[in-house]
Amino acid sequence: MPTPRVAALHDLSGFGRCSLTIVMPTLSAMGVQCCPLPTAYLSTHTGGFTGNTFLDLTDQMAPVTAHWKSLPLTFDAVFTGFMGSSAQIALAADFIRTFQGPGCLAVVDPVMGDHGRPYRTYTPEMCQAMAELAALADVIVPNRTEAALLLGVDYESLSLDQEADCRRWAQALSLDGRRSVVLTGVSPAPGTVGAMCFDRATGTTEIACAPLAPGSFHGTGDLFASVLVGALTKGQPLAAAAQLAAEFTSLCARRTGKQALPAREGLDFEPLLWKLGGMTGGEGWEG
Ligand code: PXL
Repeated sequence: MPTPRVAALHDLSGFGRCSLTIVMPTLSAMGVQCCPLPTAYLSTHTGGFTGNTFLDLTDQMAPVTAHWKSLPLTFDAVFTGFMGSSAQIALAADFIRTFQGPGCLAVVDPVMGDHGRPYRTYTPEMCQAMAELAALADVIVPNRTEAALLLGVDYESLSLDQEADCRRWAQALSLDGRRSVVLTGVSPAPGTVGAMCFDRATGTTEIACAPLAPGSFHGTGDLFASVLVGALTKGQPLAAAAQLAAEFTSLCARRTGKQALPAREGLDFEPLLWKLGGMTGGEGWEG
């Protein structure tokens, strides 16, 4: 199989493990080429740190899109995540319109918030723009907070601990079956966590889950979505890709929890990355 190629439109945060510092190593470990289009450079992410620097790279987005198109580059997937402004979200939509097609899957992680609240940099206008970006996606990967924002319902009303409710929400997010949905933060049974997947290819919903790790760590959603994208571009069906993402994220969270690292430093995932090569059909030294 030729090495799949993914365009990754996320910020680059120097410390705290999120977005590109997760996306790039994870896709590489899975044998997938990652072409980053950094939307901004921050000294740290904004969750749990204050005073971070923010170098806006919005002006680079259209020229990079045009240059890649002129080469002409093609991608197996476009993967978007955290955005710094409404203008960036609109440019990410242009990028998707430029490259999306039968061989190129648009995966939008509609990063907007967590634990019932939008991130402090996300304005209502940005949330509206994110909903428009997500409307272009083949696959979206919202958490509970983002699902509530996309559906325009109250966070508390969107409970994810009953399987039937999760199925209903995942279907409701599919825009009448036009896009696939991987709704994360689903807890079908005590001690488990995972995702409810609506697959537009089959019209079915399936659950993917793994043991729940104590604690909550920054960047968990980014790691889950990165593994999902890697597995999808390697040809795995949606529910199998989500199952791998749930298991690997759970493994990393359990390892991190045992070390009692500060949540803002993110998941201690690097020592486990080698496992992803084997899980997705990596080859031996001489293979
Ligand atoms: O993990 C989401 C994320 C990505 N990038 C930046 C963030 C956050 C969440 O806070 O601040 C810069």
